[in-house]
Amino acid sequence: MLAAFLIGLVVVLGGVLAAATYLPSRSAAPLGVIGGPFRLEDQSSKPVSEQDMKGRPYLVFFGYTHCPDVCPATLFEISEVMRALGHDADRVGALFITVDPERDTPAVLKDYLSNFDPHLRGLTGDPAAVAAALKAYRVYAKKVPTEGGDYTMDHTAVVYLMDKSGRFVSPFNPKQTPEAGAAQLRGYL
Ligand SMILES: [Cu+2]
Repeated sequence: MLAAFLIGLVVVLGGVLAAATYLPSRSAAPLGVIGGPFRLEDQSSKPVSEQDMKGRPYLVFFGYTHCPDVCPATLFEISEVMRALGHDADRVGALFITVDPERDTPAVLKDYLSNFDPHLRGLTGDPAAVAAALKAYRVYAKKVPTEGGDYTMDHTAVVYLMDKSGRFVSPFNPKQTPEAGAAQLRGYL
């Protein structure tokens, strides 16, 4: 899991550096390296695309409901940030996109997310749609078989901060205090 996180971080930072080197100035076209179109559905089976997120800054985190450690911890941290935002939580977004669409149906996501802040939206879709979202965010995810025919998922555990135009800003540190995280998100309202 740590390896997946580090790989993800290297990919993210590498992408940012590549874009920064390539773009002539900060005022030029938005960073196109992370994020992009996706067509998924939320835990209420409502269609969600990147267009629906326009107008609000949002966090994107990829994971899966059977995750033993990193995902629940991160979703808890994101929930704390949402709580610290108070009423402003209605003006930002937080997406939890599954890397395990085989098991994470909308109903499973709905049940799982009832443990966390209600602003969190869990997204899933058919495997091709999820694969496209993973690709757009440069997320690594791989099935790892366990004894007894079960499996876990190795996956990138970066939280992405997107601005209200849907442009990638930077990785978001879920380990900062909820107040600091809330202040950072408020900066993009
Ligand atoms: Cu996980």
